[in-house]
Amino acid sequence: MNTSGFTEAVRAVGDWIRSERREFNANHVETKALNSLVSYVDQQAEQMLIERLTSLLPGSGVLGEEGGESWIDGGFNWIIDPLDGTTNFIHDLPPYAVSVALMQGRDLVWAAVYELGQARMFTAERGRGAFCDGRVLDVRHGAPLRDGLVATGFPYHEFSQMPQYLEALQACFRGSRGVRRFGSAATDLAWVADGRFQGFFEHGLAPWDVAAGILLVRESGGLATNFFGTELDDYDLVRCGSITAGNPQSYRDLIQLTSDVFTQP
Ligand code: 2AM
Ligand code: CA
Repeated sequence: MNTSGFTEAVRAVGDWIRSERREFNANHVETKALNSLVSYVDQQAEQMLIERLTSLLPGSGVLGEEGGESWIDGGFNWIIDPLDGTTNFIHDLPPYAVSVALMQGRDLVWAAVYELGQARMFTAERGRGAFCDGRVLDVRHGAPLRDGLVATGFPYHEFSQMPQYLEALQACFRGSRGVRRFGSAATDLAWVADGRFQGFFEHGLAPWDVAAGILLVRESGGLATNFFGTELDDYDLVRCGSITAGNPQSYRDLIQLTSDVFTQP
């Protein structure tokens, strides 16, 4: 598969988002649900991605955060978050990212996370590795959790697992070098693949927040599963809502924690 056109489509839309940021102000913001914000930038970026990506791969379907849905069972489908980290974007704080994954049948086969604060393009192709602007990502010998940083997201709209979440957080305070909460799950996962973070866990995520990041982590030599390490195919994994990820060593440390603390749905 020639994927360079896919990467260039993501780059073009990301660069458009960066240029819109210069003119952006609070009047452009709408509220979708509790603490869930959106703007014309998210909506137009999704339209641009759908047009470009489906024309590069005719017959492909789409699942997009801003409502694009035309899923083709058993076919090729794009899972699109045109702007992951909208709250950061609105407040003019990095990171925020374009996140795009391609699924073939029930398998993730290609992914891009274009982080716009530092303008870094992360890509991965199933069985062919993960890259950041052409540099190979390899976390197979990454540090254990106690010598690393953990990324997470704080609950912001769904508070049912708050005690468990706080317990997991306390264990990370004690069992790692520190915890970071940056507000873009796609970027958190890309940064696990890049070895900047050793671990990541978050509850209550949508497919478009995690699909691209999961393939990036896996292709860099790391692992990404639900909180319990259950064997799920990619179709079910991106829909399960909770993700634990890390390099092989830190994943082992973190999955022990999340599977112990959280309760199976
Ligand atoms: P979004 O910006 O694409 O909606 C995990 O924290 C994910 O939750 C983020 O990647 C973000 O994706 C989404 N999210 C939506 N609203 C949020 C908020 N108020 N605070 C943090 N994350 C939010
Ligand atoms: Ca979004």
